[in-house]
Amino acid sequence: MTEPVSRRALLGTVAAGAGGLLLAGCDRVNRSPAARALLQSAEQAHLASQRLLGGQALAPEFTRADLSPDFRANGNHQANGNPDWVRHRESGFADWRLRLDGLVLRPLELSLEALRALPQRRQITRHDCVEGWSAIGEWAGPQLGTILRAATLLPAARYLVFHCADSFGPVPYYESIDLIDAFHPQTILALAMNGQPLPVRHGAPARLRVERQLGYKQAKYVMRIEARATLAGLYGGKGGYWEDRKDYAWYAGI
Ligand SMILES: Nc1nc2c(c(=O)[nH]1)N[C@H]1C(S)=C(S)[C@@H](COP(=O)(O)O)O[C@H]1N2
Ligand SMILES: [Mo]
Repeated sequence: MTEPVSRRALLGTVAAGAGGLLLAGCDRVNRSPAARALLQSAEQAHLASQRLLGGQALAPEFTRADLSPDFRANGNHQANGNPDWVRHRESGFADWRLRLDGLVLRPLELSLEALRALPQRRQITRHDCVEGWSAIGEWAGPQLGTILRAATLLPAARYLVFHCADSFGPVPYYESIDLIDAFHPQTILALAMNGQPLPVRHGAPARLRVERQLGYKQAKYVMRIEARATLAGLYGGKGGYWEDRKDYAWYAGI
């Protein structure tokens, strides 16, 4: 882990504090105003329970027999408003580079070849969209943690922002996650789906899979990953396109 010691210690303290509270027993938890406040929203409950499990609880994984025959595409089906992305698609993404910058010691520009040369994690997971559909797909690509370790986060980094090539009208799609999800073993930059290079409609050439959260967090057409201290000051300030636009939860735990 390249997470600075101070941050790991801090996260540990937070988890231990919440743990003490929640492990006090369900009845007492329900009666305690502090606990009720903590559990008030589903967002906080998910965050608390996943963080209680050390932040590393795994989303369920499935087998090839479970793959959905028709995995729907949602949102943008290509980043057609973006001339850079169109040019890259036309040349098979040969000159495409993923940028990793912001609060890192060594900013990186990684080609698809470089990303494919890293150890790949393969996982068959269920995608849940808030619009009420789910699909099971197989994803493969390097763990985000591997890439972050290569760049080395600076101590002030607390969020990873995924800047996408597509937009809705003039407003670019973007998403963000915290460091616990960033270093979670199932958080990958997917380059392949169901054994094939990531199809255009599913976010070619690279998309985020952050498996314990809902569909809109799974940023497609990722062009740049930015390490930041805060989400304030970025677009609407809520950490994602739908969060800004429709007040969707930033932590979209399943
Ligand atoms: N860049 C980008 N990422 C995106 C979207 C989008 O429109 N643009 N839609 C989101 C939503 S709401 C869902 S459900 C999933 C859909 O992924 P899929 O097209 O692979 O099914 O991508 C998410 N990530
Ligand atoms: Mo979605």
